[in-house]
This record gives sequence, C-alpha cells and structure tokens, in this order.
Amino acid sequence: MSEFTPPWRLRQNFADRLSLMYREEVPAYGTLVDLVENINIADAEASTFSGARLGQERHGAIRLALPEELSLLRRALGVLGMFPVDYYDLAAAGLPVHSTAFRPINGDAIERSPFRLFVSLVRLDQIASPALKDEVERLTRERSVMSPVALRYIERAEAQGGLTDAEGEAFLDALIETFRWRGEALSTKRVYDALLNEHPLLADVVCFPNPHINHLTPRVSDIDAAQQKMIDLGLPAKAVIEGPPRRKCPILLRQTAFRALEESVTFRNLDGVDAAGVHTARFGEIESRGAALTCAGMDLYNACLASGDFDAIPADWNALRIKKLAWFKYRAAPGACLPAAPPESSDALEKLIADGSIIPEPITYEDFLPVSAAGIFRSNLRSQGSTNTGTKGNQAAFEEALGCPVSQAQALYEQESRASLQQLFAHEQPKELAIHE
Ligand code: OOG
Ligand code: NI
Repeated sequence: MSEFTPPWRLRQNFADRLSLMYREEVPAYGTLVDLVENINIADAEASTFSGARLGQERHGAIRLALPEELSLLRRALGVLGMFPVDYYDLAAAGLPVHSTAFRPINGDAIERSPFRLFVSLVRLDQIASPALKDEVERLTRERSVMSPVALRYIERAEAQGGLTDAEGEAFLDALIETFRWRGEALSTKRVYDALLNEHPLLADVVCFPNPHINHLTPRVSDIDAAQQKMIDLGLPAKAVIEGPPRRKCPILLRQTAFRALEESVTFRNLDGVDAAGVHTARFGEIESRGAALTCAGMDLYNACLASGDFDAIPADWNALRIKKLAWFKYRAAPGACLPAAPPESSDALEKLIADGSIIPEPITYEDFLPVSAAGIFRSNLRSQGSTNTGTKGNQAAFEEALGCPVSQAQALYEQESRASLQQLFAHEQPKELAIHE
C-alpha cells in the first residue's frame, strides 16, 4: 500500500472543509444544503443516478486575475486529483471571462468523490481605459492567491508523487485560505466603483486579494421541488431553471440559484473617501444532473435550446442509446453467462442487451453548460458593465496560462463507455465494437 493519502480522500476532505467554511460565511447556503438533503433522502429510491453520491456532491466556483494564478491553481488541484476538462468561452455570452472545470476524470475517482471547481480567468485585455488598465496592473501585483506554505506542499507532492496523511492535512489547512472571504479590498472605493462600471466581474476579482469561493452547489434529485421550496422559504431564487426542461429521462444539467448577497467590505482609504462599503458576488446554487450526451446529442440539445422545443430529444433511454444521442456504460446482469470474447458487431451486442444479459446505464453528465453558466453569471451581476464584448474566445491563450491543454469531456465519456464494455468480457480486447464514435 502507498504511504500517500489517495487524492480522492484529499479531495473529499477539501470539499467538506469548503462546505463548512461556506456555511459560516453564507448562512443561506446552510439552509439550501438542509433543504436539498431533505429532498434527496425522500427521493433516494426513485433516482436513476447513483444515489450514494448525491449527499457528498458539490461544485464550487472561483474567478482568477492572472495567468500565473491559473497555473498555480492547476497544480494545487492536481494534488487533489482534479484536472481541467473543456474550455468554456463566455465571451460568446458577452462576459469578459473564459473558464474550465477541474474535476476527477475517471469513473472510479468520480464515484469516490465527485467534487468539481468551475474556474474562470477574467480577460484583462478587455479593459478599454488605459488609466484603469494601469490601476489593474498595480492591484493584481498585490494579489497572492497561494500561501508560501501551500506552495511548499504542492512542490513536495509533485516531487514525491503524493502527500502523507499529516502533510495532506497541513496542505488543506493552507489551501483553504486561498478561498476564504476576507472582507477587505485591495483597492479604494473609487477604483472599485470605476471597475464595477467597466464590468462587475472585473471588480469582483481585481479589487480583492484572493479568489473567494463565490458559490458552492449541492446536487439535488428533484430541482423543481427544490426551486419551489426556495421560494417558499423566501430565498431570492432565480425566476427560471437553467438547462433542459424537466424530463422523464433527465439529461445534462439543470441549475437554479439565489441572487448574490450584500457583504460588507473595508476598502483602502488612500484618498479620503469613506472606506466602508458593500460587495455582492456570493450566491447560492443547486443543480440536478442527468445523462451525458454525445456530440450528436449536444448538437440536438443546442438546436432545441434555440427553438425552445425539446420534444425532438427522445424521452426514452433505449431510444437515446440506439440513436447514439447519450452515453451509456454497461454491466453484466447477475448470473448472466457472457461469451468469453466481446461481440463482433453492434447487432450481437444489441442481442445481449435485448435478452437482458447486459444492462446499459446512462453515464452522468459531469460537466457544465456554457449558456447556463452565462445565465448564472448574469443573474448575479447588478449591472452589465461596459467592457468590449465583441471578442471571441481564446482557448490557446487560456491553455498557455493553465500550463497544459484541457481534456475533452467527450473523449472521457467515450472512454468510460468503452472501458465498461471491455470489462465484461474475459481479458480480450474488443476488435471493432460499433458503439458511439
Ligand atoms: C461561475 C458560474 C458558472 C455554473 O454552475 O454553471 C457555474 C461563476 O459565477 O464564477 O458555476
Ligand atoms: Ni455553479
């Protein structure tokens, strides 16, 4: 056995600590977690998707200012077994950020601890005013997102190939500070207001010393019930749930949020202006997850999103599978007698499925949706700002900042589907299995 703590355990400890910290910082989050827990317990039997996971299921989000911050964060999250998956271009939605989602990338690791973090880098190149650009440059130099202690443990983990239990604990103690809300701005109120006017996302990032966690999202089995409960409890819920409508066979991701809270901030008092103020950035969100769609399924989903009519997507698991619209994994039925070699054709495989020897199960969508993410961002901004929004995404620049390419979610789902089939048959590799491309 390895002397090192497995990354999934570090990841789960980290997610638990973050959740406790956020409960203290944003009491309404605690209300949301309790509400979700009650719904999940009541629904535990009914869900198609892994019930064991629901209770510990979370995602969080942060926003960063500089390329160096992004690569440091990638290294820190690597120690927790979280890797960047997909590039999200939010410029297409008029927001001056681009993003990725850090998450475990194999089924087993996800099952053990599914924690994810949506990480955005603000696009400082979008600031129009030269004077403001100078201010931003000065402020970002004062930011320090990772403490020297955290950095030391990252380096140690990279050199040794892991951390012992004691080192892991010390690392998480240091790392959690990166995400804490400190209530103190790096900037004066004047600069904050100027940046707010340029774009509120810029102010949220650049005026503060560290990337405060801006929301933490539990997964709920019935998001419609949770949305109604939020309204009943008087939480300022978003009017609509993002993502696909309620369906018999849930797909992708549905999300709703309550609006950002006002928090008091002490600004720097360099210019005689009152230093007391408020900032709104942190909010509550809940989500429910369904099946991952293939590229063809995503194209169909996007077409439905544009038309507002979702009936073109089959409401039947078998149809979703046969039409190669959703990803599936496969397991052997208890007592099933499978051939020693994998079936040579998709017809042969279908036969084994039809006679009940092999059971297909939808693979859960583990990623995010750019249109929904833009909706979540926007519902929590007081104003839309005036930054230049005509620009395009720049994945190459993002990956250069990150220090590596992002993984492709589609490739990960395909791999999981294929591997689950291969495992069913003794040792031999399947030759040409006609599953999803
Ligand atoms: C991230 C918004 C995106 C989601 O769930 O789609 C997101 C942010 O507000 O920083 O978390
Ligand atoms: Ni979110």
